[in-house]
Amino acid sequence: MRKKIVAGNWKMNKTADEAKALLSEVINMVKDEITGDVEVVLCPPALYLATARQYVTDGGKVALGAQNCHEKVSGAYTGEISAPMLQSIGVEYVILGHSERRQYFGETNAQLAEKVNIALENGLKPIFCCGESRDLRENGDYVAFVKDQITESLFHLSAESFANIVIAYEPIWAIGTGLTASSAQAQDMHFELRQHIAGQYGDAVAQDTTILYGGSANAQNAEELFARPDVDGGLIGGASLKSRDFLTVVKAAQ
Ligand code: 3PY
Repeated sequence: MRKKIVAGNWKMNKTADEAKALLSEVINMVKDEITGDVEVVLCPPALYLATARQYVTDGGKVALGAQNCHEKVSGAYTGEISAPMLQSIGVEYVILGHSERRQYFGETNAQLAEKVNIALENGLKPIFCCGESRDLRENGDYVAFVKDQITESLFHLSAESFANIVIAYEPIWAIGTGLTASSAQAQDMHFELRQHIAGQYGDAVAQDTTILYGGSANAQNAEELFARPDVDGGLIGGASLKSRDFLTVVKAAQ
């Protein structure tokens, strides 16, 4: 179901004590200050998810997400974490296909299709990331490129399964660069992606799909981004590491 979501992608940041402090600050602030209909998803490093579970109460506004999972359920994959493991400690979401994983760990659309399957089979909701490079934005058919990422990793799913997918459009040129897509650029792409989903699954499914914007979304620009009709919230990097900034972003979505 389409809903407002703000997810914090902590990436590889915070020691254990810092993580505990940030978790309790954010969870208390959400409890005290967020009255509207927005789901907050916290995605700390996997190492802290079990601890984070103790801070998150069932039925509250905060859910937990992992930053990745392996495409197999178990086995000899040293250092990896599986979807059933995440599910077994109460994780609800998993970020898949972040551009940093595609770039530094060589994740492909085909491999991501397998990760999506295993996540769904184990009750996790994928936050599926897509987005184009700066070179493609300036010189190529970047809309077709992003649509292809979605086609190749998601369009094998039934409409029923697709209903559990959250899309996060994250232009690579806006990640860690301080550049942000303008709200008009974000809206244009989100609209295109919704049309693309409608072409595969029909308009009702497309209108029900949550599409987040990511890529240097922060306390300053969130309100303008989230005001656009096809932007349903954000996947937040740097600004999710400071509780007050993150709360400002969450408030902008409610
Ligand atoms: C960013 O905000 O830069 C991100 O990569 C969020 O995932």
